[in-house]
Amino acid sequence: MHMLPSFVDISPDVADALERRRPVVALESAVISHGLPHPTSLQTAAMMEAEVRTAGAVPATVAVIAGRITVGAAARDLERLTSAPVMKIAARDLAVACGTSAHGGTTVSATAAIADLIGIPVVATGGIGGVHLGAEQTWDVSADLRALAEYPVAVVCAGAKAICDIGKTLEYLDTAGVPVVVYRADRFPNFYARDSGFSAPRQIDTPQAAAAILAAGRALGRRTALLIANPIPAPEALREADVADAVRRAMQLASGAGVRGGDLTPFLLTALADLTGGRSLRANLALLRANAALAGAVAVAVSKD
Ligand code: PSU
Ligand code: MN
Repeated sequence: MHMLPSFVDISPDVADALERRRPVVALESAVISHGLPHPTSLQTAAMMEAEVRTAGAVPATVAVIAGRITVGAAARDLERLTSAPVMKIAARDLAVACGTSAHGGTTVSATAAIADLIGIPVVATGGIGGVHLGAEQTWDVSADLRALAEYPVAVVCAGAKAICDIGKTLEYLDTAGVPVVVYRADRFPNFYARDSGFSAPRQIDTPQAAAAILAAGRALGRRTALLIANPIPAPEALREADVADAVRRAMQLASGAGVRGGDLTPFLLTALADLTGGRSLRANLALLRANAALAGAVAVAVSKD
């Protein structure tokens, strides 16, 4: 690590782990600031960190606090993300947030940019942003997809968010040259549901396989991410048809309320929780924990490579 900007703060335990080449997992924080109700969001952040530790890796939650990029954010830092004003920070917003001394939770695109900057090989999230349903009208295609084409890190997710068009999202990733694997299943998952209706581009069954793919990609000079889709644990999974129905109704509410752009995801997630009687929220928590655990195992495998 060298020549980091003066406004990047790395916690002592993360800095020590990076120095000693111990496994580290970067955790996004837009899910804390914008994806979950408070204080469930903070409890979930702590649970994800605990899962990473149990797997044998060091968690590094990334956030921007008072204009400083914070890697390994402490609980008191994350608390500042639960009251307004707080930005949802995609990669393009990092400089804006730092230049204006703002607070914010980092999305997958921003978290991957920071992970690549400081040398953390694995990122965990709930779901990546993708090509939104109706993108042919709205052009709403998440900056996460561009970031996956730009930063060579492994990103562990439960698929794309439920409000995405999975077919178009997979086609975008294909065009962008991003390898996509599904962990221990032959179907691409759909966030709350284990099967999106699309087959897995490729199945892997061990964290070591993920580490081997990452290493091979680097040896080949590939500069893209590896997307690892981890289907939600079966006990908490929702049925694909129920998800599709709730998403349709949530999107009607959003268009009725005129919600667009970066505000759309948080609005839809809240509406979905209402429409499913809280089941989507429980599912979200379960998949976040599972993804943190798998990301920890992948980071451990990477560190042994
Ligand atoms: N999935 C969730 N909750 C979230 C997100 C995804 O269930 O909060 C966040 C992630 O941080 C992801 C971001 O990177 O939404 C993508 O937002 P957008 O579609 O606006 O690019
Ligand atoms: Mn968007």
